[in-house]
Amino acid sequence: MARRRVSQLITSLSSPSRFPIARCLSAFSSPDLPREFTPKSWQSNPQCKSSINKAFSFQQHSFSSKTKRNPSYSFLNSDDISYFKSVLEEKCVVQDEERLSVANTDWLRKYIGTSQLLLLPKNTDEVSKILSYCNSRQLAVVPQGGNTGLVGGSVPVYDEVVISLANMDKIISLDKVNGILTCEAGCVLENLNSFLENEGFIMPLDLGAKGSCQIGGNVSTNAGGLRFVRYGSLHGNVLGLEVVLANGTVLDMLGTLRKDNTGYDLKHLFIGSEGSLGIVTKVSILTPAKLPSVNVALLACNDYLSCQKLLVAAKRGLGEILSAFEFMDSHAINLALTHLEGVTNPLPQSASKFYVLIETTGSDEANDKAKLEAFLLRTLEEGVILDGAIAQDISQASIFWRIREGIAEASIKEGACYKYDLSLPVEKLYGIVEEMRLRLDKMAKVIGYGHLGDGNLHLNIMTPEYTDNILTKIEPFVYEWTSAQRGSISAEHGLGFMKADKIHYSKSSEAVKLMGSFKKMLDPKLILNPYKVLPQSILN
Ligand code: FAD
Ligand code: 2HG
Ligand code: ZN
Repeated sequence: MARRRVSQLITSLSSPSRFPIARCLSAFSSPDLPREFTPKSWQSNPQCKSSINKAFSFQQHSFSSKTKRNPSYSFLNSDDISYFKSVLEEKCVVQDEERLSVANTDWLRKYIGTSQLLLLPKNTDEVSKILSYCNSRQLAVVPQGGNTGLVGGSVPVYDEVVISLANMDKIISLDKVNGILTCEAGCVLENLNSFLENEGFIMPLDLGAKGSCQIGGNVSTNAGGLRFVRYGSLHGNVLGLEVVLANGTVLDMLGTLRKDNTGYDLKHLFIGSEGSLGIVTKVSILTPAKLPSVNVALLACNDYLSCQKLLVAAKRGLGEILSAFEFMDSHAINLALTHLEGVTNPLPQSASKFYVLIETTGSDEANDKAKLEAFLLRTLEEGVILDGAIAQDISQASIFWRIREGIAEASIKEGACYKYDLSLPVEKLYGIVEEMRLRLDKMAKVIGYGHLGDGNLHLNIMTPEYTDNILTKIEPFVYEWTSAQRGSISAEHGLGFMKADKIHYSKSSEAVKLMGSFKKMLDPKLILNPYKVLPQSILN
């Protein structure tokens, strides 16, 4: 994992009596980290199949009962298949059961559709022809990227045609003076980052699903991730988009300018619209320079207040070199250590209640080390942190990151996992985890972790299986609690199918009404990603 180049242990700091942070981590096992699940691997695993069946019965029981198939949509017929075969290469018109089953099932194996057709266009013109036809026939469609979304947005609810961007994965250009990458929407995030690293740049976003998710999916969800604290939102980094509208019109907004105030900046409507307003086919994005000095530290804190103090101190003390500030409670880290292969606790002695992963990235190795050293010493002496470890090389840094990034993967190994992705004022953020633990007591395992630097909590609740009884204990409580703090019920994952009818907890009725008007204007036949993002009631 060359992307996380870590400077060597700061030996001048490592007087163990004064500074127990610098530990020898040589006992760590395999640096060859397993990659996250890809849809292929989880589909072919028989254990996974049985939990798909479990999830499916839950879906039958709960999900479809709250949403009816829109009767205005046509059903697919043989003429439709013939048309698609006349437009696309035959192998890109997929009716094979096994491949359809993958496309119909989401990463959580919780949302499972019944689509009979998967289309894999190779260029914008093919996307345009598909949409123009589907619009004329009122055939509903689901745009699909890497299918790593966590809110049931990337799979059909009923029989919608799946349009996968996987075959549109060309890099178009890299402007090396300005660091602007232009590529097709189906490029996998990790491939883009590897390409850029060779050219001296990096992607401004990074997430645990990087090996599967696509830049078009990232843009359509306005993904946040692990570098947000440093490089900010895709609303700032995306410079241009090409989007195909529901009627097949190709909207060229593929600018590459940093500044452009000519009229409304329409691309922002599509960033984070979860495939409900158009299909993103090309992206141009600002890419920061790859910097040579990267350090990763895992730190232990006694309580949540100390995590907050550490955040304030990191923003001041590390300033411009801070590139990640992630937190996890002991339940979250233990879950990762239990379920992820080849990972052991870097801080086995501390058994603390909270852990924070800090990454710094800068251009001056000596200066950056000195800065981190001073920061860690100070926070240790002040009692803000209790213990910690600095990764001494790339493989140790990868293990620290593996623990943090692997929590999502570990969470689905427990059976059922109810996921909530909340934006909250940092000082209130952990309150919901504690309340939920009290509320559910022995009925569930509750973990809290996330992007503390961005005020983004991931609340995961795990039980052996999905039941209505548990769900009614969690919802609407979690949404009401969040709304009372003026938080957001979707910080970075979107609303998808899961929260389409929950939008009012975070947006005013006037705002939701206006969103409905945009939707009806751009997609009057409502063919794009139905039952997602907005409540059905406002679209009738
Ligand atoms: P998909 O899951 O295929 O689709 C997501 C949504 O976008 C759907 O509504 C779909 O219809 C739409 N869509 C996809 N492609 C297009 C397109 N070209 N045009 C129009 N609409 C499209 N998210 C974060 O924000 N931060 C994280 O740190 C993070 N970590 C994750 C870690 C793991 C292990 C997993 C499994 C997921 C994580 N996610 C995270 C969620 C997910 O990876 C992101 O939402 C990601 O951006 C989805 O990209 P994708 O290509 O997989 O899109
Ligand atoms: C992360 O930050 C992802 O790891 C996934 O956004 C969060 O699974 C989750 O709840
Ligand atoms: Zn996240």
